[in-house]
Amino acid sequence: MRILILGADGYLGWPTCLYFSQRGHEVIGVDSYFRRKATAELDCESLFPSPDLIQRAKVWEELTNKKINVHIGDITDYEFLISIFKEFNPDAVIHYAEQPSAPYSMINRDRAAFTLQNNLIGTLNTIYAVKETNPDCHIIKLGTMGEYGTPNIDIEEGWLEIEHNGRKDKFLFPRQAGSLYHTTKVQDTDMLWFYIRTWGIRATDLMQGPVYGLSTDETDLDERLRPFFNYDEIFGTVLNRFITQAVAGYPLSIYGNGNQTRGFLNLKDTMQCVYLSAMQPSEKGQLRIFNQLTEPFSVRQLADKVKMAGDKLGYNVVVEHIENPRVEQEDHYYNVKYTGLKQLGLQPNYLTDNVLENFFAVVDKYKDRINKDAFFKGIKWK
Ligand code: USQ
Repeated sequence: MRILILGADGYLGWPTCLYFSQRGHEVIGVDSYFRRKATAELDCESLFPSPDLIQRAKVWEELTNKKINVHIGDITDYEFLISIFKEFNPDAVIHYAEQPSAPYSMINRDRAAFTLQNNLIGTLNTIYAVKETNPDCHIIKLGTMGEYGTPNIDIEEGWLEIEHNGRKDKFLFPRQAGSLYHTTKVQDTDMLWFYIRTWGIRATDLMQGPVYGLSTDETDLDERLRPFFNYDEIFGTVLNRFITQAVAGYPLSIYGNGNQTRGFLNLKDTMQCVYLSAMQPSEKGQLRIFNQLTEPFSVRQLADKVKMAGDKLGYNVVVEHIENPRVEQEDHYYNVKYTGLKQLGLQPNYLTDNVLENFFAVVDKYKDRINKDAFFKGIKWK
């Protein structure tokens, strides 16, 4: 297949390029370098030095003889994006090119406006480019479990049948996001659904939970192929932060009482989920939604796991509860359906002791590069 990956330089985008390329697909990767610029500006760069996308694609080609085509540019520039669609004519487009951080979107008005503009116009442009060049092209869009929030009912896989005054209909599951970033993802889903109803295009929206991990089989081939790994307050997801904090001898930062529960998954499973979705596309006129997670944990359970694994390895891990900078429910009901991706063939990589130990070992190799100032930036929701 011809696969266009938007956001190809990112934490998920780069390993996805390698995953598809390794399996014989033709890959074109596009990125604006937003993450590189933002992390440099905010003093929270990746744990590993990452060669730029062009250099990484060269390393990959030297090692495997497989070519990844790379274009640097911004998908909110429609002329740029449509020229790529016209030249490449993808069978599927994987859209990761969003500002992905909840805290970033809450820093101030300007960052909020950037998040809205980048995420919504990027998605709109992708939909238009598909419609104008090849309406059969399958849009695979990264959504987030955070679109649902933490309702006091079971979370279904995207849709909910409602009976009201004796009549029934099926709707997008009610959403109540917990940050401006998460809200843009809700808006993306609504926009996709509108254009699917109107133009009969096809899409899969993957409602993903927080991802952890720093390697896949492909990135392990060479250090220079590692994805970005952020552990800072802005771009680092919680488990990646906890492991790095433990290695640095910094207290694990549980926000509030730590009962807040999310559905987590290993980076390797993101690869599988996106790949399975591409190989088994949705129907024309269908908005297919999967909940993309493999195991729910509370933040406190994660901290306990990290402490246990870290102490065993001799790190003497300290756990701290700090005042929650976010506005979120800490004690809440959480029961999510996530069977769709398993039905497509997902084989989960669970968070075992062995996975945690390997995680510690890789982060420890880069211990001297950990910037402790990045752990706490003081961003508050209000
Ligand atoms: N948390 C802590 N301590 C920390 C960092 C986070 O207790 O040091 C807590 C947060 O309060 C939250 C939970 O851990 O309750 C998850 O936080 P996170 O920073 O790992 O994840 P989040 O901000 O929700 O965003 C991440 C990704 C985002 C993706 C989302 C999936 O950055 O792109 O959409 O995970 S989900 O959380 O399901 O919405």
